[in-house]
Amino acid sequence: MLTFYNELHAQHRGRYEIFRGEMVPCFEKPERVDAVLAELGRRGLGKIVTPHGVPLMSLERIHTPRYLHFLRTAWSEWLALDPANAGKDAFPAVWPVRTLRDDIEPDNFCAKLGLYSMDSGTPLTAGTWTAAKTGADCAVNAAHALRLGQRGAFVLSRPPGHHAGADFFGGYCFLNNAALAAQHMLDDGAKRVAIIDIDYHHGNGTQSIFYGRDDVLFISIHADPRSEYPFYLGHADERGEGAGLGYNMNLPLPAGTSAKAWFAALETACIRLGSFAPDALVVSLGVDTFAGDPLSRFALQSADYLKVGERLAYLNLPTAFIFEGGYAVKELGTNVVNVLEGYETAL
Ligand code: SP5
Ligand code: ZN
Repeated sequence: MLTFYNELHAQHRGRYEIFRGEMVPCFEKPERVDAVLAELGRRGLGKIVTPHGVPLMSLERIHTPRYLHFLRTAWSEWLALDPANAGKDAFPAVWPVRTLRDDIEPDNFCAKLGLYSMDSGTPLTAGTWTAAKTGADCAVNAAHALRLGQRGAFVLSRPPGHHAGADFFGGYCFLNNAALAAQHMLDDGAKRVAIIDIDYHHGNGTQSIFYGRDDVLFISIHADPRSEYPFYLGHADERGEGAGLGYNMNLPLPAGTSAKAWFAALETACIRLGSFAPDALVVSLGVDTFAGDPLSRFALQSADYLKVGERLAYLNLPTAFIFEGGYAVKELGTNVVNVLEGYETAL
């Protein structure tokens, strides 16, 4: 397994996030990736490499130019409002919902923050662009490695990506690494690519990016959005639209779901993956399905993650694993590397 490591990930370091009227420490913190890197080293699971920078044009395959421009310039615009902002993270506080217009980009930076975001739980910081861009580099590099014949690749990066849409951030995510990897494989000659998203939260950004397309199958196993973030997408009746009808599959499960029921959903997903017969697979690998996760309410144990990797290996596809969520930092390395080791061992 070749690991593409984002060594600039710690430049994205939120000071706090807003939770029930209070500023609380961020769950999505640099120690998450440090923990996985340390465990990778302990188990010796293959080479760890630094990615080459990719041109912004590669990012424009998924994200809109005006959103990318916003992200690149956001911190300097934030400082331009008030130099004292250097000591504060930027959060949106106003959004163009429903009857409000989102077709005119406002000049006011606070208004732009709302136009390009879906929640106030995602701090934008001084190093956010650098970290997110280097993460996207990792994703595109991993996709390229698969096209060159590598069987498995792992993107070890943060911030995560699956909640980010073509033109918005949210859910701790800024650039959609899984979508970028899938699109790069198609641009590199693949005919069909599948994405399976096993993070606890629905991958709303990835779903919406590919919703009208039949060259990317998106399948997500996640907590029912009626009760869990991202709340407004991820229901079972979302099956794709137009040419994409039948190429989106959501498998929402109630909070409290057991490992047994979770693996039954994985089986359903694998059957559909087999019938799609893709050239490659992208895995949005969140391990916030872990019983000890502080944000989540599923019940997978550390040993279960070996079985996850093993089951995915049986699909017999070149596979790019992209690190998404997972907040139980102490067990994070074990859980993530178990998936990768289960995959490698079963090959
Ligand atoms: C990538 C990813 O996993 N994003 C998840 C975003 C979830 N954002 C909502 C967090 C709500 C915090 N709730 C704290 C509960 C503490 N018991
Ligand atoms: Zn998650």
